[in-house]
Amino acid sequence: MAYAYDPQNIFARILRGEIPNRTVMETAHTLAFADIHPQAPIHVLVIPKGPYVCADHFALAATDAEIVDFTRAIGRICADLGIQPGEGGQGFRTIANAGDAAAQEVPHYHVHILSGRPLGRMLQQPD
Ligand code: DGP
Repeated sequence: MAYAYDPQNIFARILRGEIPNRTVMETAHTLAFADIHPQAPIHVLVIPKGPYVCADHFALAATDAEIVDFTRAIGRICADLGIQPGEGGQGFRTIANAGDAAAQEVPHYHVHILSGRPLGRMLQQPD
C-alpha cells in the first residue's frame, strides 16, 4: 500500500513557512526545531523536507542523499547540544512514532530528540 501524504499537515505548513518555528538546524534536506510541547528540557523535532509520512516510508522511499543528510543532522544536533554520551554528555533518546499504535499525531516523519533530565525506561504502560 502506498502512503498518502497530507500536504496540509502541520509540519508541511512549517516547512512552507506558514507557521513559525524555533529552528535548531536546517540543511539541504532536513529541518530541526523545538517541540511546541516539550517533554524534557531538550526536545527537538527533526524532519525531512520531503513528503514522507513515517519511518518506514522514509527508509524505503527517500533518496540516499536525503537519508544521509537526515541521519547526519541528528548526529550534528546531538553534538551541538553537548548530549553525546560518548563525549561526556548525559545522553538522549530518539523516538519516531508511526501510526495509531504509537499515537503518531503529525503525519510527517519526525524524530524526537529528548534529553536534559533522566528519561526513565523506554516505555510506559498505555493509559
Ligand atoms: P508525534 O506524537 O510523534 O506525532 O509528535 C508530534 C509532536 O509535534 C508533538 O510532540 C507536538 C509537536 N507539535 C505539534 N504541533 C506543533 C507545532 O505547530 N509546532 C511545533 N514546534 N511542534 C508541534
